[in-house]
Amino acid sequence: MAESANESKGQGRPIPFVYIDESSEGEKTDEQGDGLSGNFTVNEEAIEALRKINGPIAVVAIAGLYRTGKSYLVNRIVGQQSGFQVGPTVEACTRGIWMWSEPVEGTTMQGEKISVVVIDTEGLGGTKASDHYDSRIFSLAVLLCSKLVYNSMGSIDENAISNLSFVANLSQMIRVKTVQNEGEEEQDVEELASFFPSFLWVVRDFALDLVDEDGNEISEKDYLEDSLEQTEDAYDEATAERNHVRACLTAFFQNRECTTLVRPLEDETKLQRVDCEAFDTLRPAFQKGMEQMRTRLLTTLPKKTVRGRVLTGPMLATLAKTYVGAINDNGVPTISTAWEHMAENECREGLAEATEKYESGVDSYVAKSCPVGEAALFEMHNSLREDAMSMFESRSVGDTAAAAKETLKKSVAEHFLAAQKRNKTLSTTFCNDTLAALVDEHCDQRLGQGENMFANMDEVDKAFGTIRALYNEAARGPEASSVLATVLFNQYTRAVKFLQKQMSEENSHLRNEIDAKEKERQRLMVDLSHEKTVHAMDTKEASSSKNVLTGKIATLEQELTSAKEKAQSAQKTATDALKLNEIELKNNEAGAQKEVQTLRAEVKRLKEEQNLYVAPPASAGCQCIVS
Ligand SMILES: Nc1nc2c(ncn2[C@@H]2O[C@H](COP(=O)(O)OP(=O)(O)OP(=O)(O)O)[C@@H](O)[C@H]2O)c(=O)[nH]1
Ligand SMILES: [Mg+2]
Repeated sequence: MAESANESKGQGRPIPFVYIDESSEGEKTDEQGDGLSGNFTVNEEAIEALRKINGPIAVVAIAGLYRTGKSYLVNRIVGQQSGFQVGPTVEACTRGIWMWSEPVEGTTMQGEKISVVVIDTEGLGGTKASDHYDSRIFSLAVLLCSKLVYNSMGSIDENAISNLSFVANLSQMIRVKTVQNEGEEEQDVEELASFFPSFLWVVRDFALDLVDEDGNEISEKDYLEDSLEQTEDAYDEATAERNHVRACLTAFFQNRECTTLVRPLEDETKLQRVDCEAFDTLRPAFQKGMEQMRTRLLTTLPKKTVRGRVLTGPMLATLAKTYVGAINDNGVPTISTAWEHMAENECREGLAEATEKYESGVDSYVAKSCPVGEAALFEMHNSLREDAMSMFESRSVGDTAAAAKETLKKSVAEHFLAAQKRNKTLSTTFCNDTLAALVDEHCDQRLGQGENMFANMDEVDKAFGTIRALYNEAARGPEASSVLATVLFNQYTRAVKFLQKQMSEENSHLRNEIDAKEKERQRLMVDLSHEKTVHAMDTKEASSSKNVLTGKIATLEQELTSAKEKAQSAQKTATDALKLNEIELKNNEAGAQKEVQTLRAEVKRLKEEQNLYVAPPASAGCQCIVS
């Protein structure tokens, strides 16, 4: 088939739906007398196209005798000048069943938007095909569609009714249930009819006046109904057969309509390639009739349902495969079996699809957003779970639905557990890294280093307060608190121990200083004693020595005060730092204070001595000089 103009416009194209695969393995012989060998095959491309239609569908199929302008009509229905191949010769053109690759937009009788799958079928009575083959194509069209457009030429006359003789065999070609026991072959026609599509008979090249016997105008519907009335004088076999066809038609297709269309062109030559003639150059009555027919068809669509359940594209694909499988097994397509098969398939695929949807949603959320708090994770889980459940419910059908739903719930719960675990791991890593960076910046870099070094516990506490505040802002995920509790405590203890060590080093340095002062004091004592002896005779000199000594003692007192302060400060810091070294620090303090007291006593004593050197009042004379 030449590439259609529509293909490049992206508005769809005709694709094979069901075809005879003459090269198929285990090649089917012509046992059925089809005149054709090979298996019916559902084309994968059509399956793919149907899988994309997830909403409710209506299916319009066209059937009828070959070379009656069906494909041209279907092209007009899908809104194309050309598309499905229209053949100019007597040779049958369309083979098997074709479909338009894109759904057409339509509405139901209630005005609800619906995706319409449009199907073209091989003409009945084609030269190579047998009646049996025709019946199979026709039954497949009946089984797959919700609106059957039956196309014929001229008028609904006795001949047209005869051409529908295979309709009488439909109850042998399609079964509602499998036959379990002998004697169950008879089918309930009403039940069978409930699965049949609504029926639109399109009469092409219609050139008659729509009037009754009395010349009163009648509607197209009346015309159809009149034509389907039983002929009373059914004496001969052919008439009886046609009456049977009429009875079957009215019994199976209970919702019936009719449309007549005039011949599109007068010119016989152009008529052969009507698809090559611009639509607006065709006879106005044909244009009008075609447009009216199309509008009516696409705005009063019945949804495709089986057992009250509206089908979606994927469901139709599975049904088609099941029916075709039954035909290939030389069996009769059974609606209930196909339904069960489709239901199981839908549940299985719905389960896989919903599980995939949930899991990929969770995985991509974890990769993109985790670590997050438990509440956010739950929110994500609930929303994805809801989506997955409604996705599953939109597909699930039949007896296996409940079990499949339980499986879905279980796998969703398991995957969520794994996601929670992963979130915790990510949270631990993230929080550890965050805290390590903060401890490094605000603590480690100050431990024993330069001016920034911690001087006391208050500074350590302040730094860890900053770390805690910054961490609380930055930490993510459920492990934030536990990481803070464990890691921060360890780091804090480490810092305190470091400070304690630093303080005890300072303490020992202080002790050395006090020792040095003591030595100096002792040296001064010796000097003082010496001075006392030397200056006992000379008051003036004694007075001068006293001054020197007073100065030195003052300096010594200052130094001792400072040493005492340092000792006190060291003792306080070390006490704050850690209770562990409390005893040691207390010892230090006691030692230092004892020394200070000793020094103080010494200073006091020195002061008293010094007072001895103070020049006595004039009346006292030299008596006071002697100690
Ligand atoms: N007289 C007449 N001819 C038509 C009409 N529509 C199409 N044709 C012509 O009928 C011939 C067959 O048209 P198709 O659309 O291929 O018919 P078909 O029923 O799909 O044929 P098969 O696929 O072989 O069954 C072509 O030559 C068309 O030009 C019509 O309304 N009236
Ligand atoms: Mg055709």
